[in-house]
Amino acid sequence: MSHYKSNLRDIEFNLFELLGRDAVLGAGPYADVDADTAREMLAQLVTLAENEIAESLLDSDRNPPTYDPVTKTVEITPSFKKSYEAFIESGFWAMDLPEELDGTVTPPSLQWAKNELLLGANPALAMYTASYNFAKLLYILGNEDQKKIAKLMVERGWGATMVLTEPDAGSDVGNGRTKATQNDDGTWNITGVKRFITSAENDMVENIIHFVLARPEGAAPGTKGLSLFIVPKFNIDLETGELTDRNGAWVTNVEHKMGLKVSTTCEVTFGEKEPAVGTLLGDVHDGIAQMFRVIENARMLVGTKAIATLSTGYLNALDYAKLRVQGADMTNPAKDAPRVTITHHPDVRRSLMLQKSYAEGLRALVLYTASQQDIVDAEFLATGNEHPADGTPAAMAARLNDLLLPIVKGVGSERAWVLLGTESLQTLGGSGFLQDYPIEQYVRDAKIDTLYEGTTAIQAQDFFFRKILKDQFVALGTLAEQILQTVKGGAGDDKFTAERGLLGKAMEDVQGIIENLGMTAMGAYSEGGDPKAIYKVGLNTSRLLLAAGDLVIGWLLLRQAEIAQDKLDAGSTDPFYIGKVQAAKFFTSQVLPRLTAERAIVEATDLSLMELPEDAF
Ligand code: ST9
Ligand code: FAD
Repeated sequence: MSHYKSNLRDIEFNLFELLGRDAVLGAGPYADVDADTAREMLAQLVTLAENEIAESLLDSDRNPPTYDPVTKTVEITPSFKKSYEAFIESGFWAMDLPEELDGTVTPPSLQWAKNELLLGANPALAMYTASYNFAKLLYILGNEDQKKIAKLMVERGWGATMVLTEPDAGSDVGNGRTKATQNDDGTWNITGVKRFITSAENDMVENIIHFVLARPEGAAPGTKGLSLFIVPKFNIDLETGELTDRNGAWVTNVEHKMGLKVSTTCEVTFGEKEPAVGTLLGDVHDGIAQMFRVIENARMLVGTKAIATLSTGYLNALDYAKLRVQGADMTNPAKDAPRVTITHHPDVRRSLMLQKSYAEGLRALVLYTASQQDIVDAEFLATGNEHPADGTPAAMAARLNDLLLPIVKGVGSERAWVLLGTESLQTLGGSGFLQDYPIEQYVRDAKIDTLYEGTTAIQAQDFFFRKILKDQFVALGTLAEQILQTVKGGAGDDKFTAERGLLGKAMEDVQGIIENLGMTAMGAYSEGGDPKAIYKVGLNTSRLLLAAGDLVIGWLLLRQAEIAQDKLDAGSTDPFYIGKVQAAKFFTSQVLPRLTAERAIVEATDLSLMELPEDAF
C-alpha cells in the first residue's frame, strides 16, 4: 500500500470553491486547459503520485545513492530511477513550460497543485525534475545560444542546479569567493568550491546545467558583485545538440544526511584541473537578481514540500487513529468498560484537529499565493511585460506574492516539521517511532525545509525588512484589508460571530507587533537614534513571521468555513464541509488567542539578552 495519502478533495475545494480558478482556466492564455481538463489532469496525477512515484520513497531512504570518489559519479537507487522515468514518461512536466518550449500552458495555481502531489509522494523527484523550470528561466533570460541550451534541456531531459553556497557563504551569499575570469572568446572560467549543491550529480540524465553565482575579477564585494553563469557538466555542440567534452565542474563529495537521502547534496569543485567554462546569463551582470528568480520559485517549492508532507503525515495518523483500539471512553470509568479506538480520546481529537487545521490552512495559503502568481503570469503571457505598471492588479499581485512567499516557506516548514513530530508521529504512539510506518521518515525528510533556501531566521528578516518595511506596508495593507473584510463580514444570521471576533483580535495583535517593530526600527535608524535598538527587532522577527502565518491561516480557514457553511445551510450533510467549519472554529479559538501573548512578549523586549556576556550562555 502506498505511503502517500493525497487530499485531492481539498485541493479541488481550494482551486474551485475558494479561489474560483474555473474562471481563469479555459480562458485567455490558459484557453487549452479548462476546469474539467484540469480536474482530469489532477486525478491522473494522484494515481501517478500514489503509485509509481510514491513507490520508491522508503526504499531510496534505506538504500541511498552511492558516490564513487574515483570516477566522481553517483549511482542513484534503482527504484527511484523507475519513479523518475515514470514521471518523465507521463509528460506532466510540460505543465511548467511555455509554448515556445512545447509546454502545456497552465496557470501557476494548477502547477502548484500538481507540485503538492509530487512533493508529498516523493519530494526529491520534484526537486530533480525542477530542471524543466530552470529551462524555462534560461529561455526567458538567456541569450540566443542559451535559449538553444534551454530547448535541449527540455528535449533531452537534462538536469539543473542552483549553485550559491560555499563553506563561508551560507546565509551570507555575498561572502562567496568563487571567481569568474573572462576568456578571449567571451566565455568565462569559473574557479572555486561550492557546497551543499542539490542534484549536482546523478546517473539519470546525460547532462546537467549548473546555474552558478561567481564573482568576476574586480567586481564589487557582496551580493551585488556576483554574476550568474551557465556551466554545463558536458560541453555542448550547439549546432547538433550533441555533447562534446567533459567540462571542469566535478562533484568532489556527496553528503551523508539525516533525511531526504535520495536527493544528492554535493560539493562541486570548479576549474581545479581542467577549466570549468561557462557563459554569462543573458550577457548581463545581474547575478543576484537573476538567481532570486530561481530562489523565489525554490522557496515556494520548499514550503509546498513541507506542507504536502504534513498533509500525508496527518492522513496517515488519522487512518491509524481510526483503527487503533486502546483504553476506554473517558465517560466510562468501569475497569471492564469496552475498549475504544483512540479517536474517542479528547487529547487525540485535539491533536488530529491541530494537524488538520494547519495542513489544510497551509494548503490554502500555498494555493492563495499561487493564485496571485496566476494574475502576474497571465499579464506576462498577454503582454510580454514582466514588470507590470504600478497600480495595476498584476503589480499588486506580484507584491502580495512577494509578501506571502516567506510565510509559505518559513511558516510552512516550521509548522510542518514540528507538527509531524509532535502530533502526527505521536498519534501512532511507539509505532510512530518505527520504520514500519512512513512518519519517522517524513520527520527526517521535512527537517531540511527550515534550513535550505534561506533558514527561518532569513525568511523572517526578508518578511519584515524587505516585504513590509521596504515595501512601505503596501502589500501588507492590501492583505490586511482582505482579512478585515472577513472580520467584518456576515449577515444577520451569521454563524461565525465569535470566530470573526477572534480573527479581528488576532489581526489587532499582529498589527501591534508590526507597529512596535516598525517604530523600533525607524527609531534605531533615525539620526540620533540608538543603533542597538535594532536588536529588539532582530529578537522578534521570527516571532512576527510565525504570528503572521497563524493569522493568515486563521483567515483562510474562516473563508473556507463560510463556503462550507453555505453548503450545509443548503442541505448538504457532507462531512468534508462539517470538518471545514470545525477546523475554523478550532483554529480561531485554540491557536489565534496565543498571538496576544506573542504581542506582549514583543512589547516587553529589552536588550538584556544582547548584553549578556557570551560565557553566561
Ligand atoms: C538552496 C537549494 O538552498 C535547496 C533546494 C533546491 C531545490 C531545487 C529546486 C529548485 C526549483 C527552482 C526552479 C527554478 C526556476 C525558476 C523559473 C521561473 C520562471 N526576493 O537584502 P539584500 C536580491 S539554494 C527577490 O541587500 P544581501 C535583490 O536583487 C541556496 N530578490 O541582501 C536585492 O537587491 P535590491 C539558497 C531578493 O545582504 C539583492 O538580492 N540560499 C530578495 O546582499 C540584495 O539584497 C539562500 O536562500 C527577495 N526576497 O544578502 C540564501 N532578497 O534590494 C539565504 C534579496 O536592490 N540568504 N534579493 O532589489 C539570504 O536570502 C540573504 O538574506 C541574502 C543577503 C543573501 C539575500
Ligand atoms: P549558516 O548561514 O551558517 O547559519 C547558521 C545559523 O545561523 C542558522 O540558524 C541561521 O538561521 C543563523 N544565521 C545566519 N546568519 C544569520 C543572520 N544574519 N541573522 C540571523 N540568523 C542568522 N545551497 C545551494 O546553493 N544550492 C543547493 O542546491 C543547496 N541545497 C542544499 C541541500 C541541503 C540538504 C542542505 C543542507 C543545504 C543546501 N544548500 C544549497 C545550502 C543551504 O541553502 C544553506 O545551508 C542555508 O542557506 C544556510 O546556510 P548555512 O548552512 O551555511 O548556515
